[in-house]
Amino acid sequence: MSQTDNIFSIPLDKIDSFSFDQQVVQVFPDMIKRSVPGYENIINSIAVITQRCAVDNSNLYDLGCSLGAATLSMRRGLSDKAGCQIISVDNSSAMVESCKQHIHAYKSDIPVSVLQDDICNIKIENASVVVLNFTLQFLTPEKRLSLLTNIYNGLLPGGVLVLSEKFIFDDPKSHQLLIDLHLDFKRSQGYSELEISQKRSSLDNVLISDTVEQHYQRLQQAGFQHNDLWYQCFNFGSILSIK
Ligand code: GEK
Repeated sequence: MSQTDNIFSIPLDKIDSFSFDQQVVQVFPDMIKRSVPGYENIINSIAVITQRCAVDNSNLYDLGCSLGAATLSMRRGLSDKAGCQIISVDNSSAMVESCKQHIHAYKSDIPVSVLQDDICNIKIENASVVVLNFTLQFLTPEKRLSLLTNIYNGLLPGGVLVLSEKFIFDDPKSHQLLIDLHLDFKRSQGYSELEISQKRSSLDNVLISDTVEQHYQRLQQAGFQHNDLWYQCFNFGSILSIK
């Protein structure tokens, strides 16, 4: 069972950079659901996207899998496919440990390999669906294009990338309103002003967001010609890119 996220609820003398350690793993399902508006919609829709876009005898990748929520959703979407396997990758050992237990708690004949590695080291091949669900934003910006190029090259024709991210916006008024709406969402989920501000400091320089336009440009540079938002809630959203 996931515990309630109260990591930032007491005043901290020193706020360390956010990291996906054991303390975060223990509260992660609660943390992401209460911090990312639309997270559950996106997870549930990944099954629907998988059902339509996965093909028999292909690989599916969940890059930055955390506890495997998107992996389990992809696996639900594969029920009528044959010969598929899912490769789920995260570089946090605490996440990978917990992810393995979580995935193996559910019965299925579809093989899942959970690997502890940097997603930049993974060879993508014979892929029909690749998911980057709120992970690209944690890579240093210089590494993002080569990862997307690797994904494009490893996708089969017609294969898809689901790229979910926190966005920034060029228009200052829209940007401020969408940020404020996100903060209201966090307040409505029971986070205090102290928790919100300490978490924000901890994510400084760790989570680096782009505009939707910057994502489209980078995806095009990587080779993707068909890129569109299929979901957005405030400053969080998800792009579907088709090879
Ligand atoms: C979900 N997708 O529940 N290589 C591998 N893993 C990485 C790297 C990297 N270079 N950088 C960060 N991570 C999940 C949620 S969380 C998003 C993804 C969030 C991992 C990191 O360890 C963490 O588990 C995940 O990416 C980001 O659908 O917490 O906002």
